[in-house]
Amino acid sequence: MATAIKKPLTTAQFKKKVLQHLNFTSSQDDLAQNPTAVLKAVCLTVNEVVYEKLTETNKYHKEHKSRSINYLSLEYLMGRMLSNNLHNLDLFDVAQKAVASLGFEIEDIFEEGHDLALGNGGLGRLAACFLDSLATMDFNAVGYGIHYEHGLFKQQFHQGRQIETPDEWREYGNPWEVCRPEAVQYIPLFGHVESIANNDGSVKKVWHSGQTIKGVPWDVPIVGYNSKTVNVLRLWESRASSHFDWDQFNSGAYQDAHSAQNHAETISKVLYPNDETDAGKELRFIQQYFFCACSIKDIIKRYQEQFGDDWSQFSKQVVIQLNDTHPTIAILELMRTLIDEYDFAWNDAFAMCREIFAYTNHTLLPEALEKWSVALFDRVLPRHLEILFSINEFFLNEEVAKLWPNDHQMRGRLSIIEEGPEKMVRMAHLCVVTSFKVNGVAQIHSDLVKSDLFPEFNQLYPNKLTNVTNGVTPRRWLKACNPELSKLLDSKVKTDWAKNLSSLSTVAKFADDEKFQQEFMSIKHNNKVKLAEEILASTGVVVSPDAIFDVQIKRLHEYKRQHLSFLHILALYRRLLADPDYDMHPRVYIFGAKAAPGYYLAKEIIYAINKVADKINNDDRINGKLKVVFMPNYRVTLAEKIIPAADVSEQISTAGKEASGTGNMKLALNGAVTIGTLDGANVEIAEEVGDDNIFIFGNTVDDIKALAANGYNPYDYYNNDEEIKACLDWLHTDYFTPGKPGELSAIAHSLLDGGDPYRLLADFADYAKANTALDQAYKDKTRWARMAIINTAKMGKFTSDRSIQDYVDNIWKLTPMNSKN
Ligand code: GLS
Repeated sequence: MATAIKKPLTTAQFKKKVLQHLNFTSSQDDLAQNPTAVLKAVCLTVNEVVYEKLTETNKYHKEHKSRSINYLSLEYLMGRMLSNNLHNLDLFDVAQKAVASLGFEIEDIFEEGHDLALGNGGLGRLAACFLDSLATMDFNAVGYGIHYEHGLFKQQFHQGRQIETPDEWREYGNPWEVCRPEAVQYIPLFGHVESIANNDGSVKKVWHSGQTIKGVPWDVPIVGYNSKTVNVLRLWESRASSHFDWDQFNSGAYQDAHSAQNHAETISKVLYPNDETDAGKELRFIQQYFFCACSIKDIIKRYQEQFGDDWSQFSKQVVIQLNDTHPTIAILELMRTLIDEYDFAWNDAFAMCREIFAYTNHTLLPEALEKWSVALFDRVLPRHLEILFSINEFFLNEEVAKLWPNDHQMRGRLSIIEEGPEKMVRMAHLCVVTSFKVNGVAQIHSDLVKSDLFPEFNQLYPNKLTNVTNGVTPRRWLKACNPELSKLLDSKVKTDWAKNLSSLSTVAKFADDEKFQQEFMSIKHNNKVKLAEEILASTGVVVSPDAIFDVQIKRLHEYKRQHLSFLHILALYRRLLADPDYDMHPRVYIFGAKAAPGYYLAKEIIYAINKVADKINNDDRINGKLKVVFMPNYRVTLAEKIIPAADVSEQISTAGKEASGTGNMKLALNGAVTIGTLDGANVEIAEEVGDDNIFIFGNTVDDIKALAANGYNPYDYYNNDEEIKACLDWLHTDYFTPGKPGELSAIAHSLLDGGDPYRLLADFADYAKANTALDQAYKDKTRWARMAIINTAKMGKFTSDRSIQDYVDNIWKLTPMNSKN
């Protein structure tokens, strides 16, 4: 094991610096009134250590000319930073004591912080976990993204319905970021392309743009855990390049003077609140290009600072990972730059791109596979469209035609351009053609990418498609969020498990140890007590920590099937009404989910859960055996409170639809037992924990395919299962919405006349059966404790450190700082 890094500050030094910052940076003397000022002073104190390490990190990589990974992502769900940074710098106890001596609990100081919610869901959180691991493992990495003024909307419930309000995460500044005016970039848009004949008969293309946007970088330091490294996440903010027209302003045309500025600033104003749907809006397209162009220019600038005009080392120094297709335009931007600005021959530029880009696919859902209209491309990025056509021509004539001569159908299927009433650019095809590796995010998903999504590409490029199973950082998702359990694990595991998660497997040998079981479960109980308080504060519902805490936290999506669990809750409620002595351990269903503002059915599902919750939670007839809570504004910070308290982890997507999932890993790591389908990473979790320690149910991917082939009819289930019929019919009454019959009908419609696209009804009976088995297991305290412990012990595979090592070994080929190689 690497030796621990020395504590950078003592408690006395830390306190002195906090007081200095309060004095000199904020001019605060009335501390008791101002935890916000204390938070800021603590962050600034931490930053003193962080920036020194950042300077050292940069110096090292410059001197050693380290190859870098450049992670391009439209989303980063960082959450709050303070607690994580304190843990990673080994300053947690120091800060806790220093802050206590000033009269504050450190937890109250954390509560003053805002989440950096610059992402939607799993894809954005994965990017955040990867940055943590890259810094922890001392790799030279830069994350590139957008400095959204508003991150993901805040969610409130008004009479059960989701209301969205803007996220103001940096209204009063963000202590973790620093502006870098020295690295500003200027980005052209619109305009036309001129062809100029050279003397040798070749043609030089010149793009005359119609507008220029200024890209201003903000750097957020990423602190490694017990490592030497601080990397950066560089986020681009858009501004007007000439600010506003001063003459116009002086002549009184105030509005006009501001309009160019407003237009430019709109680009980085908001995060599109969609997850796994193609937003399909011009502004989103411009966002994508803006951030890709800024990032490519920045990567080239960094390279040239070291290597000048010698391009021979570029592909040895730089690898770029595209987090989904969202940053695909980076490929065209690099091609354009090399050809138009550095006079590369087309073949050389293309070969270079094929050495530099790799692409991660995060979903098979057709609605998430991005397409942009050729007409839009032509208007906004005319030169890039020309380059895109040239790549497609090369690909179809030199590669597709060689393997499938004269096969026009195949050409049409694989072409980067989709023909039709409106010609569209298939961004995923561009990625696959131009990247040197394409990976899925869990084994089953990667297999489906090969067999179902891109089978022809897999034939054409036999070793290109691969798998890297996702992971999560154990620093945030165990050490920081579950301190009591962490301490217990520390007492049993010799090595630093937070850096070597496989070492947790040692704990498996205590799975049957009565004392350890008691300790483990009493920590779970304490966490449940805390969560029960939070639930009371945020929803007004009283829940008992002795009940099973059954958790489903993730974006709201039909394929994730929150409504399967909802239907089962209705069934349990019905059973309890029919027989108040119905044998079940009390259960609290805890939901957390945001629905995309334009996703009608998702919002109806939230409403229905809230309405049913109202009824059930206030029904004395069922003796509190069932409770349902929908916690508002699900986000990283709330996940950190829910996950340590979960007994059951609901991972119930339709098989083949959830690419991986990462909440499943976090919950199991904290000792929750999964009830789930054989989908995404559930499959690998089941392999690790063994069949006895997970509740698997439902149709497999092959079964689901067979259902479709045999002509799926949801009415077969409705007519043959009395419970399904009764529950669906219930939704048409006014039982849950007094005086308003039919208010919850949308769900029933989608499951019956809507064809039940996600095969809920086909899985219902087996899900109910698995739940009964789970209930039985929970009643056996020893058995359940054993299952919970085994789940924690066997999560070693799912650290994001392992994912990063897989990327490094199979794709990025990096060497860490201070390695002997
Ligand atoms: C997602 C998938 O839906 C998740 O299954 C996956 O865990 C995540 C990270 O790979 O990516 N794809 C997506 O568009 N949003 C996601 O959360």
